[in-house]
Amino acid sequence: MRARRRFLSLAALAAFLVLPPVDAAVPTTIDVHRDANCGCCKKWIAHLEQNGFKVIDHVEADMSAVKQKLGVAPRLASCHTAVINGKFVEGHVPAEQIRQLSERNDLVGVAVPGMPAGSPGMEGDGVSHAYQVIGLTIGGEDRVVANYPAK
Ligand SMILES: [Cu+2]
Repeated sequence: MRARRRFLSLAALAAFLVLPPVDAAVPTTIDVHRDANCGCCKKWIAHLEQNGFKVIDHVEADMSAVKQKLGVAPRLASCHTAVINGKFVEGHVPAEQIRQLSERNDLVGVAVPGMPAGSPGMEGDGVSHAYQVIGLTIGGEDRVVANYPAK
């Protein structure tokens, strides 16, 4: 009897642990690290907020140290570096691929290398270059997760 009761409480605990961790109505929090004078970083933050993210803004003195600490491969580097649920988001990544990152257990982060014109936060002069969103695997390989054509 006692063993059965213990089993039931363990089962209840297990059910609790597999519940979805976030309520859809609660905004997803993302930490953004950037240089003080980065205008396109602020525009990207606005893109995130418009898409329902709660942004915690961190002004950093040494962004290359931040990128190194977070495991951003130098070939993937851009301006700002964000962190969501322990994974990095490097550069002007669209909100859609940030949301999809939670479903990719094979990836440690996503990046839009460089600062392609037309990516979120890099609009403005009417030019849109083609760009890719690259995922970095646990094994250190690049995977294309999205292709945005030139407009
Ligand atoms: Cu930028």
